[in-house]
Amino acid sequence: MANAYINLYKGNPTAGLVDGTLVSTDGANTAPFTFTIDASKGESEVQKAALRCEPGYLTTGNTTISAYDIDTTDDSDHTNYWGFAADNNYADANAANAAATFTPTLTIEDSIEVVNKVFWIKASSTTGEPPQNDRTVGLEVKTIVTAAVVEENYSS
Ligand SMILES: [Ca+2]
Repeated sequence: MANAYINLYKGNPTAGLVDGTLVSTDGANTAPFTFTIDASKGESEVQKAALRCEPGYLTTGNTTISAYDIDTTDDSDHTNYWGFAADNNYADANAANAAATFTPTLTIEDSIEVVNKVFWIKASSTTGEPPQNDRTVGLEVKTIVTAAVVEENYSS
């Protein structure tokens, strides 16, 4: 289910276009990001993601992206396995993995409009971690969305 104002996309979205697969925002995880990594090798994986606003909206001010612990009542918190990086026209995930700086919180200062604003997500594992289907971490996007001002010119 789409958010009314701004949405997150996966599936190799293209900067400046409106492609990609909508990541569910309804909490039902119908189309979440999926990273498959081998913890016994301490692997990590990078995927391309994008944010874009619905037609008629844009962000004003900073947008921050970070991981959050879905269940704070248990003992585990795997948010430190996640990192985010700004795009620099990286050719692919390998290039982003090699060159980008991944941080726990990414701040995008540019206004996000109705086309894809690309960023990169990195999931890591630690060696010795048991095999598991880890669904304990969610993505949090904080921003302010406003209605785009439509300028109408009337000529007589
Ligand atoms: Ca937890």
